[in-house]
Amino acid sequence: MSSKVFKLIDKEKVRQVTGLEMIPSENYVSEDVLKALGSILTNKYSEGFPHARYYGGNEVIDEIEIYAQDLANKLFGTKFACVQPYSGSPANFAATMAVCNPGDVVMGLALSSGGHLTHGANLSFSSIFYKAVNYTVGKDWQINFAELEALAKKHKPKMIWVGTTAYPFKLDYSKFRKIADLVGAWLVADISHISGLIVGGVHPSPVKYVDLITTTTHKTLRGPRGAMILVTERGYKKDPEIKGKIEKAIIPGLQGGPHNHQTAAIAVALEEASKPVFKKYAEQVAKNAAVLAKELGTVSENHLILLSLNDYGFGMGYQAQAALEAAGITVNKNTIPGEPVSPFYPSGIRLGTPALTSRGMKEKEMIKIAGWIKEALEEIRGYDLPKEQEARKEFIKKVKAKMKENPKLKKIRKEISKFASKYPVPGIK
Ligand code: DSN
Repeated sequence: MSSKVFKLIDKEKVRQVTGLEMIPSENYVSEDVLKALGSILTNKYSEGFPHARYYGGNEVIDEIEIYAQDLANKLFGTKFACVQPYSGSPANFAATMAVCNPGDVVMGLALSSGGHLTHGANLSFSSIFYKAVNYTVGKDWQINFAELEALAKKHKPKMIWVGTTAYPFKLDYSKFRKIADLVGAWLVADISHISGLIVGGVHPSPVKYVDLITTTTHKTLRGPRGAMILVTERGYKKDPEIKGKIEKAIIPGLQGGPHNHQTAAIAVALEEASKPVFKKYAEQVAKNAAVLAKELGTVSENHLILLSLNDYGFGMGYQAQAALEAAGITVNKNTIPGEPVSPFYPSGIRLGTPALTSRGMKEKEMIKIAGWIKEALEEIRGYDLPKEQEARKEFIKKVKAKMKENPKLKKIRKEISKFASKYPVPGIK
């Protein structure tokens, strides 16, 4: 192994082993998932779908793809699974293309309320090619169903997304269904963040209530980067041609040859998620998040915590991310509902427990980690974001340098390295 890349991979390994990965959309895959992902299946072109390919030599690839589809349907209780989307955003684009024409109205939770770019955010395909209408959360940070219903009646969407990326509560799919039925909309659940919690039985499944489901495979589901589009019995009843429409949206609509190594790795992850031990994992993810949230003075009903930093000062998200990174804790700066500053210089952070739980950490460890987080956050006091926009870039550069040199954070970094190294990272020897 002579490539410089392997040295860099080793460097990244050290970061993953000695740090605490708390970005809630990240996780560690198993050694078997890594093996499938790094396999010779990457060598093959297979445009098309099982038994209907544009290239020869796909007998084995067909078997792998059908196996992955069957596992997905069994695990989620769906009727059809397309396992080819390269990742979550293309899956959402393809799902939208399958049920909408350009210019149709699509509704989704606003990005600033914890939604996703592809659910109708500015500059995303979802608002460039479709008429996007966003619903939001209320003062309690929970979905405002009165607003959602009023917007649906007014704009008559063709499709309504129910899915979140920075929302710490459980979702009641029946409420979305009622509203979708009022206007005859497709109801599509994007369960990317919580698919592992759903198959683990910790969160309710949307299958009974929605027509389609999209999910990435690399978050709580603990698979490789990738995604799936699933069709429920309802979806088939709504449009018996939906399978073909989804496939057409994938290719020739959006993608080329499927990433067969990724499909195989998804199948391995789905096998793993079917085992009883995965249920225990999912339960622990949620228990850990609830404890961590409580320690940090907030609540979580899933795997993530959205923390407002307004008590620390003005626009403190970036500074908090920098301080925690210096201490060995990786989180991401995030907008909070009603964000007073901006998405790039937001007022909160988002953190979660899927990756730490994959290392075997439990409630006791969460209490310890919450202590470090609170200690590290004390170090950002006094570093309020400048009100003048032009001054912000330079200010953040200085803050990052200050945090790297901060003796308190250096001390925590050492403690965390020692602590984290005791918990094995799956896939890293
Ligand atoms: N980037 C993902 C997340 O972190 O939630 C969403 O696409």
